[in-house]
Amino acid sequence: MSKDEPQPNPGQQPENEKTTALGRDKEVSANQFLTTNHGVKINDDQNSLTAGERGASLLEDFILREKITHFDHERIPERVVHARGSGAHGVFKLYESMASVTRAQFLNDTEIETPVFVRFSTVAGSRGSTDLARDVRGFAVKFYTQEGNFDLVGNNMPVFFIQDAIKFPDLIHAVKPEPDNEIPQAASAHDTFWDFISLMPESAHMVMWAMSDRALPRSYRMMEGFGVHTFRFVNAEGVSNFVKFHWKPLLGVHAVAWDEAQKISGKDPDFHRRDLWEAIESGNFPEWELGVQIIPEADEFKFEFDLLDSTKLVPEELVPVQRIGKLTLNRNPDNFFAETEQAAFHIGHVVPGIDFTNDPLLQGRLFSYTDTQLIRLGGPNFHEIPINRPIVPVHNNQRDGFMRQTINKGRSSYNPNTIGAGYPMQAKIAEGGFASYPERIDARKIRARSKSFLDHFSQAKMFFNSQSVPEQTHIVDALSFELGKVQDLDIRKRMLGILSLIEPSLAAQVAFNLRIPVPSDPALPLNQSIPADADPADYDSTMVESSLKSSGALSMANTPKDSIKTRKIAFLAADGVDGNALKTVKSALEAAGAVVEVIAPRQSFVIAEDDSEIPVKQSFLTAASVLYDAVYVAGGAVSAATLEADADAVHFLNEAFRHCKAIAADASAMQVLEATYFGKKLPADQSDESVLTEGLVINSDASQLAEQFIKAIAQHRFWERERPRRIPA
Ligand code: HDE
Repeated sequence: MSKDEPQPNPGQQPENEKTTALGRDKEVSANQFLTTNHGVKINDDQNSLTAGERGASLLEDFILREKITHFDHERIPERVVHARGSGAHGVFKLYESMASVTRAQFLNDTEIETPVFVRFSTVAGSRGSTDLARDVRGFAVKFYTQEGNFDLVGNNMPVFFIQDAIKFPDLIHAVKPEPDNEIPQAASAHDTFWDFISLMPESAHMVMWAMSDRALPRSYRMMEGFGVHTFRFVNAEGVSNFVKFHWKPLLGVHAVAWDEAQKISGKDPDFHRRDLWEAIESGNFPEWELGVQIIPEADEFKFEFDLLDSTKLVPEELVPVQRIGKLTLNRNPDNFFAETEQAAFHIGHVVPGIDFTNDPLLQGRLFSYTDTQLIRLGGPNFHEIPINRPIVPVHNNQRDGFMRQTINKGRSSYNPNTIGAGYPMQAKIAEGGFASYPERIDARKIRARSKSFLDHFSQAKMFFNSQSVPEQTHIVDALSFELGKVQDLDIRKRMLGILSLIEPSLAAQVAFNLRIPVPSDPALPLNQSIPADADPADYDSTMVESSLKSSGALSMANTPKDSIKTRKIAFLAADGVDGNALKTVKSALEAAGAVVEVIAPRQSFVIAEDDSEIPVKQSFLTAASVLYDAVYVAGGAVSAATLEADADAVHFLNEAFRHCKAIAADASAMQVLEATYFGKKLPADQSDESVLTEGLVINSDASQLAEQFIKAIAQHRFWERERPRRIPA
C-alpha cells in the first residue's frame, strides 16, 4: 500500500482489507474461506496429501508445505531488553498551548487529538516471563503527530543505573540470567547483578528506586512514567529550554507487596497484561497527564547536580511539574504480534520543537534503537509495518531492501534532481523542516567522566529519606532478600559498604538481616568503573550534601487516595448467602467504580437464602486473594458456616490481611473472621476513624458497611499491619 495517503488509524489494516464483526470472535467476516498465502481456496485443512489411505505424505502437497514453512518462521528475536511487554492504542489531548517553549505542533494546538500507541514492559525478563518481577518498567509512547512520529521512550523510574551508554551492555549482561546456567529468570537477585552494582557507585540512586515499591506496580495503569534524560524544547524563535517529561497516572501510584508479587507470578504471570486489557475492554480507559519541568538555558548550572546526568532527577520542589495534556488508552490491539511485538520505538524519533541534550546516556541510545530493529524486525523497512508508520506521507529517496512495501514510482531516486522536478524537496524551517538546535560546541575529543557527575549518593539518600516508614521497611526487606540470594560474601559486604554511604541506618538494618557487620570502611576504590590509566582519586564519589533533604513527590504514600475506581473486590460466599445484603454492597461498590467478583467453593453460582441464584466468577480453586484489592465476606448463617469450615476461604482472608488489604464482613459472618489468624485481633470499635487506620469493616447494615468499605478500599493498603508480621499465609 502506498504511504502517500494519510493513515488516521495507526496499526489498523487498510479499510478494504477489514473484516466485519460476526460471531464470538471480534472480527470474522461472512463467507470467508481458508486460502493459501497466494489466495487459492483450501478444500481440506485437516489431512495431508498422501499416497493412499495409509501411505506416505507427498512432497507435492503445497498446502502442507506452505503452512508448516510459515509456522517454522513464526518467531522473531525478542527484544534484547524489555522483551516482555503489553501495548494499547489511545489518544493524547493538549490542555494548553506550549507555543512559548516549543514549536511542536501537537503541543501548540489544543484542538488536535494525537493518536498514540503505548507499550509497557519489564526490562530483564524474556518474553514469556512474569509481569510481577522486581524490575524497572518501560513506558514507551509513540505519538503519531501531524509532523511525524515522536517517541517518548521512558521508564517508570526517573533515573537510571549508569551515566554513560558504553556501560549498558555490561549492566544488562550482569542482570540477565547468568551465562553458564541461564538462572535466574527475570530477577536481579543473583551474584552477577550485585557484583556489578557494588563496583559502580553511580548506580546507587537507581538501586534505591529498584528496591522500592516502584518496582512492583499494582497495575501499569497506576505507575508514573519519566523521559529520564533532560531534553530540549525549541520554540518558533529558536529559543531553547531544557525539559524533563513526566507521566502522572490519574489513578495514583500504587504497588503490591513483595510476598504478593511472588505469588501473583505463579497464580497469574499475565497479571499486568490482563489488567490493562480488561480495563480497556470494559471501558475503564487508563489515563495519564503529561507533565513537563521546564528549565531555562540560563539555569543550566544552578543545580547541585548536572542536568546531563541521568542518575539525577530534578526535584519537583525545585522545578514544579506543569501538567499540559492527557493521554487516554482506549483501544486494545487487534493482534499482539503485528502491533505490540512489531512496534519499534526510537528515542531519536523527534519532531521539530523537540531536541536532544549531550547526556551521554541519551546520546548512546540514539544509535541503539534503529540498530536493534534491523536485526529484530529483519531489515531496513520496519518503518513500513502498520504500527510504525507515521500518519503523514513519507517522501524520500530511500529504496528497496528486505520486505519493501512501498511501490515508488518514477525514475528519480536522488536529490538534487531535475527529472523528478526536484521532488521531494527540503522543507524550510517555516514550512515545518526539522533543524537541530545549534548548540555551541568547542571542545577537545576526550574519554572522561565530567567531575559534575561524581556525586553518586546525595540523591540516593534524599530518595530514602523521602519514603514513609513502611516504604523504607520495604527497601530494607528488598535489599535483604536480594543480597540474601547472593552467594559470594564479598559482594554482600561490598554492597553494605555502598549502602552505608547512602544512609547508615539502612546499611545497619540490612546488615542485621544478613547477620554480617557493616564494614567500617567501604572497599576501595569504591568506583571500579574507571579508565585503565586513570587515578581512582579522580573518580572518587564526592558527596554534595543536598540542600533538599527530602521530596514529597518521591513517596507513594502521598499519592491521591480518593477513589476505588477499577479496583477488584472479591466477595466470598457459599450456598445460603444473604443475597440481598450481598447485592446492596455489590451495587454500592460498582457505583463507586469497583469491579466485584463473587468467589465460592464451587463454580457457576451460589443459591441464596431466598433460593435465588447469584452468579459466581471463580471458585477458590481458580481464584486467589493476591489477584484482588480487597475482600468482603457476605452474610447468611449457612454460607458463613460453610466458609468458616473451608480452609481455602480462611487462607484467602489470612493472605489478604497479610498483604494489608481492606477486609469487610457482614456481622452475621463474624465466625469466618474468627477462624482466621487475625480473628483475635479485630478492632473493638467500628468508628470511621478505626476503619481508615485498620482497614477492617464489620457491620450488620449492608449500606453502612458499603460506605465504610469504600473509604477503606480507597486507602489501598494498611502497611502498618506488617509491623507484627504474625500472619502465616
Ligand atoms: Fe532502552 N533499549 N536502552 N532505555 N528502552 C531498548 O530497543 C538502550 C534506556 C527503553 O517497548 C532496545 O527496540 C541503550 C533508558 C524502553 O519496545 C534497545 C541504553 C531508558 C524500551 C535499547 C538504554 C530506556 C527500550 C531493546 C543505554 C528509559 C522498550 C529493544 C544508553 C529512559 C521499548 C528495542 C518498547 C528498549 C537500548 C537505556 C527505555 C536495545 C543502549 C535510560 C521503554 O535498543
